[in-house]
Amino acid sequence: MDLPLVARGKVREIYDAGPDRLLLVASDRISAYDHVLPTPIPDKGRVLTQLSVWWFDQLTPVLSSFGASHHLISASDVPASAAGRGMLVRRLEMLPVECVARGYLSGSGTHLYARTGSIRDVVLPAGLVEGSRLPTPVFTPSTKAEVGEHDEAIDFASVVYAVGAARAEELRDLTLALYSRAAEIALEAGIILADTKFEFGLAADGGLVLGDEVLTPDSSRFWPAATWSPGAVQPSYDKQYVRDWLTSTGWDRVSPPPELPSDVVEATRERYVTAYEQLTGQSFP
Ligand code: Q0T
Repeated sequence: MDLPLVARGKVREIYDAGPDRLLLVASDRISAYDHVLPTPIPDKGRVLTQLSVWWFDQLTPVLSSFGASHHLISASDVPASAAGRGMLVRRLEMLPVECVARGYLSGSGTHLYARTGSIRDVVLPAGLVEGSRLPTPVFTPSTKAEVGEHDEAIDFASVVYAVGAARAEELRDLTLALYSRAAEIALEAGIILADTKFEFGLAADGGLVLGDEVLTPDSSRFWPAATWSPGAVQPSYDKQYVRDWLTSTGWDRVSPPPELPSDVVEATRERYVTAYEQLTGQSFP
């Protein structure tokens, strides 16, 4: 890529594409147990980008109903080296809050609930277990962690402190509306959207804009609806082969992770492509 690098994440890069534009590029790198693995998954970057593009289109009516928009300008007019993996987006002033919606209890949500019966200030009913459906979806914001740390759940008052009361309420209401619509679309395709994380920014005119990548397996938990069974960790749609294989090797989760064998790479690639095809109803290009 000839453009200047703005930021590099574990699995993607952001480039300067002009004063008011950025190019987001998803790589084929995969992370597991907080490590980036040395073996890429072919097509993962293209699947995640095309899934995100598809979701931006699906969610446009919800965004419009809030007077908001998304940041995507084009996924086709990108440099050749980013073909299929790149999104040209509007440069925004990002809001310093990760907007998480959960319809099911999982992961860090389960851990907080098990300790306190709540996720920060969101009180949940007794008797829930890992994988339980929540009575109603909840907004459980977090802050972007320092490098190497996990995101930290914050209460609603902290969102108000960060962005003001009116904006905080707007973020909460829009996050829940986007989650609910996305979960409905996913369920029609036989997939449970357990939770997801959105990032928003402000356009030059002050308008609220949905940014980042949206509703990909890297920002969301997708579970096959057919095998959903609360009480245990649900198999991850995308990374289960990778996690199971890493565990089977006896890897200590601290040392540099091993190279993946080709059958695990191929099965994982297949999972990403199948997720795309099942959700969108389109064959993966
Ligand atoms: C951003 C301005 O993805 C991130 O970092 C990983 C390398 C987070 N991030 C997003 C931005 C965006 C977006 N998306 C935007 N439209 N405008 N900044 C910066 N970092």
